[in-house]
Amino acid sequence: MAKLTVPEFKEQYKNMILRLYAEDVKDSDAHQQYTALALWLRDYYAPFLKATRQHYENDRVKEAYYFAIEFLPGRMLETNMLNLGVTDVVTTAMMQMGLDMDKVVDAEPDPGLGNGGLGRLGSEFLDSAAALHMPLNGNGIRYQYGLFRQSFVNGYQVEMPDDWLRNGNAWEVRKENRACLVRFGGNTWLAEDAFGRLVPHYENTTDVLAVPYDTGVVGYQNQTVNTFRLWSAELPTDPAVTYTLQQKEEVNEITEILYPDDSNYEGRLLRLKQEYFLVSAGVQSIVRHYRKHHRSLNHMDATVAIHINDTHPAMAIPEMMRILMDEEFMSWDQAWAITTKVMSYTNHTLLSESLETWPQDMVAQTVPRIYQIIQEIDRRFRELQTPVYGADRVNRCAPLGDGTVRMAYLAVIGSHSVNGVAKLHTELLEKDVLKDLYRIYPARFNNKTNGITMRRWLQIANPALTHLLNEKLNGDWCHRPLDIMGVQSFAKDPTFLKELQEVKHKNKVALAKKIRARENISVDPEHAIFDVQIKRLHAYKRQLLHALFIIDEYQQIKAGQPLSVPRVHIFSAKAAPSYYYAKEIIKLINEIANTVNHDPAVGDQLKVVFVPNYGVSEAEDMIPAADVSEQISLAGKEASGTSNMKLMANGAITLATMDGANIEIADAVGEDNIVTFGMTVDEVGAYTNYSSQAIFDSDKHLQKVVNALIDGTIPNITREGRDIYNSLLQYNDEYFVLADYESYVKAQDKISTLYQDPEKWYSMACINIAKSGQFSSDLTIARYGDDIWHLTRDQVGVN
Ligand code: GL2
Repeated sequence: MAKLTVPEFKEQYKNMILRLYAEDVKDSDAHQQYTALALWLRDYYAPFLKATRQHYENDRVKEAYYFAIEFLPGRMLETNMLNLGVTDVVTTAMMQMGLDMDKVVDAEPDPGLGNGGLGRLGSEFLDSAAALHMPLNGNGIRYQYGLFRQSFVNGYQVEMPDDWLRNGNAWEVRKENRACLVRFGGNTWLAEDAFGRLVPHYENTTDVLAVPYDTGVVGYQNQTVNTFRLWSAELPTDPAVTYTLQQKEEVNEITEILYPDDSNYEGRLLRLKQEYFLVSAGVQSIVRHYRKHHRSLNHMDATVAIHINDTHPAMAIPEMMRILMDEEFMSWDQAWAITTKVMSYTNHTLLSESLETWPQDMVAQTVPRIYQIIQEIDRRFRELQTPVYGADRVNRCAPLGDGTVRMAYLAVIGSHSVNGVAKLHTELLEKDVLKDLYRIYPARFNNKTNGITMRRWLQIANPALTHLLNEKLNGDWCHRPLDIMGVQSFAKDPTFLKELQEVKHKNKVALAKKIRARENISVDPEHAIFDVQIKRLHAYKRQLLHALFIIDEYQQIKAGQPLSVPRVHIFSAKAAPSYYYAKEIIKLINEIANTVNHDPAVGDQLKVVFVPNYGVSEAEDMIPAADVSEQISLAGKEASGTSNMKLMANGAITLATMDGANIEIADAVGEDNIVTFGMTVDEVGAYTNYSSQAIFDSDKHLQKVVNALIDGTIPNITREGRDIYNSLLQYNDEYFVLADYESYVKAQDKISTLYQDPEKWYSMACINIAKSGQFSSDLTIARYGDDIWHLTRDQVGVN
């Protein structure tokens, strides 16, 4: 394609504003400017999207479909400009037109389609796959409202609706002509048809129309644009049927909100409906698409792979069976052979409470035909495996048990590949969480350590560091992430280390400015360590450990001993609305912040900032400015973590327990370039008679810190302080916070010592950046493509 020029862009952009709003550019507001630019970009990549699709279809390219209940794409304007190679032209033109590009970027809402690492990983994979010309499509739900918008009132988390679609979504294209019907409830039975075939009959079902909205996933300067499809629930359009308002509401509710509150029956039922809605619409559309080009479905696995990302989409397995048997009239064995070859599954958790189960009666009532098929999967599994492995083992790992449908087991049994997301995680799946199924199907298990996209976390989020890397590296690290390794040769170059320090300083100044403007807190970017913990709030992630340390520092200052290096502790985290304890931790941290930040005896030595409403855009602000990356979960609890990778790529030093991907980060950078502490997973496992009280009783220093929760040192936490105190002592500290406290403090002291030697510190930072290349999601997704889905990576071209 001919290269776009600034005058051409200006002309087209002005026309876009005129067409959309009947206005001149100078009279438009930031939201209009953003929308016009997004639509211009969409027009710009439309030919690539069409060519990519045609290539996949005409050349019978195998495509994979990534099914996930959540995605977290983040804003798309800047990444799409970057990936289309038009950033310079567009920003120059916008400037010449007198527009403020920062405001235009900020006018884009973060899509409310996900909540944490799981969702973000899915989006990074889509981005990376497109960058590698890999035929990977996203399949998810178009939630009208995201999780929630978080703010703080008196230190408490307040949840407001995340109405991210309020002003429409410029990137999506509604495809009503590709809608499908999803059936819920009613009765189902099998009866012979005129050809003597057993076919299901349905009565009194509730039918829901699934309407897809497609968004392009633009590859990095390579003319590949893949499809990210999100489904929205609507009333069917049958003119013969009239629906009541209540029916309409019940249908719309299915895609109204991400993660409905599952602390009550209705909420759980709604989640179950969401899961089936997602898989049924997705699988139906894949089969329909396949059918257009193939006479039979016998070899579907040659061109279709479906990935079950976490257990939520596990009903894709019985749904595929249903379609193959009920609509294509295949035998069970034929259908099962195809289904298991098409399906693969990733597990993302080690927490037993997160291994999804559904009450059998709920599944039987909500999706009766699917339930029948799960029963048959269960029956056949038992019949086949009991003689070999014995009834005990088989009972423990069959899809049905304890009155529930066990989604993880269903996913393993119905897939040809099962992977964990970090080496330790996969090991623990094999040894512990899924050990019975590992025994039966050892060859299915494999590891795929998570990854991150450097395009967003360096090129977009950290232009200063990107510029420095571009200057120093000959290799094209933007295309070949392992080339970042080259920067290691500067680890002892004082001039480079100074430059790196300047980059970090610049980013800290920028963040300090935002914190001042948004939270009204001044922090010192000149001298203080920016110590960052950003992730969902969960007891196992141990934000509490970090909070106790801040109390410790505060007490030290109050006792007249200044900190050796000033600290700014930065948190950002949402707590699930019904997760009471996590919300108490938020309140605690906010009250610590309140106390510390306003105590004149403390001054600039210690500051605490809790940035509200953590999301991708907030992360983009904080990560480039971090000196320290807190990855302090109890060993054996965090499946992988991915903020650890993003922070390391931006030159933060990881303060870590030996958990999840921290272990691989430690291996990569070497023990001199990371600060580790705490019990290993084996030590945690061997700790059979843990008594937090005994630890407390034997450590005066710790007592003073923990007592601050209840003795008024931190005001306004009478209830929360007591509850947290009790969780640590009365309830024996489930996540071993007190057991790891001493070694955490030592590790923090080490951080302070290291930081006082800038050359050493930035040398460590340099090694971390250099070694981050191996955690690129480009490499991870290539492994999925090669080992699990068997995809090609062909070049697509428009001209
Ligand atoms: C998670 C894990 O907790 C996290 O450790 C992992 O990095 C991501 C992606 O694999 O998946 N599982 C999960 O349910 N959420 C995660 O972030 N929300």
